[in-house]
Amino acid sequence: MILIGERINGMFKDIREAIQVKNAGPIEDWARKQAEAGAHYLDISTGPATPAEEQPEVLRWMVETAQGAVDLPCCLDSVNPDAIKAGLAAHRGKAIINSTSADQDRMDMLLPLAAEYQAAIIGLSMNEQGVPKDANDRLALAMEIVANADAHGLSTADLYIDPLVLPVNVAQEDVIEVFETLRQVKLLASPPPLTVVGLSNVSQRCPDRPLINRTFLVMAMACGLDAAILDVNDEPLLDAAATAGILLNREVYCDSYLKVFRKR
Ligand code: THG
Repeated sequence: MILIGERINGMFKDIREAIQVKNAGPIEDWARKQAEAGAHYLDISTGPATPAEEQPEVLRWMVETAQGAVDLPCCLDSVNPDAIKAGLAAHRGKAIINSTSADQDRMDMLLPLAAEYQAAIIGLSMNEQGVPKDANDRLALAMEIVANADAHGLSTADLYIDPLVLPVNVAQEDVIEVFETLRQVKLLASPPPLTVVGLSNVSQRCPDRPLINRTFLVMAMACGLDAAILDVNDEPLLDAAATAGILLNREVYCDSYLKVFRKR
């Protein structure tokens, strides 16, 4: 399971405030804290509060700050493609671009950037019309992204499809459609695209968030989920991921598998 730490995101108040006054402290602290917990990537997002024209400079600074504290690759999130480019230019190692939709304009801007910087890229199952409800419609958009990525010379091994998880309290019927999309995405190409979700979306504004998050994660893993943007500091969540990896025979069983998973 590829673990992408969600915490360096302007959606969180401490990060939003750090961006406003260019205070490196909270970004460095969360980079270290997530690296220690076992993150493989750090999601780095300016968040919606940063004006689009400031995002290139802010994302560049966030990437340099995080990678100044820890030696981890990043998953770069901004609505502004110029910000993605600035982040990629400052980034060390193989980045993930988060994200393109199936909009032709977005794909035409972001897929060449992925090729130029040899980055992986997340493709969202949505377009100008929003997020479709059915698995079949989500898969049709995923297929458009697969075809466009191929046309730009990207390997499907560097393409993550995100079926888009919505909060269960407002879109309860969507959850099984997400699971079905995860299963069928693997049939779209060879090698199959990878799959990723933004896990915490599922429990937004719900009580018992950690329980909902870890139950969803285990079910999604059984549908073939490869990666998640999640709270890597939620220990029961990582223990559930480790145990699901054992039960799905994706990891070798040993009596101390929880300890082994945490150390990696
Ligand atoms: N897909 C992709 N990228 C994504 C998402 C996705 N990036 C953003 C998001 N979704 C995943 N990351 C988060 C991070 C935080 C929360 C949810 C998803 C979250 N935040 C608290 C809230 O909104 O209640 C903030 C609480 C606080 O301020 O402390 O839940 O789906 N590709």
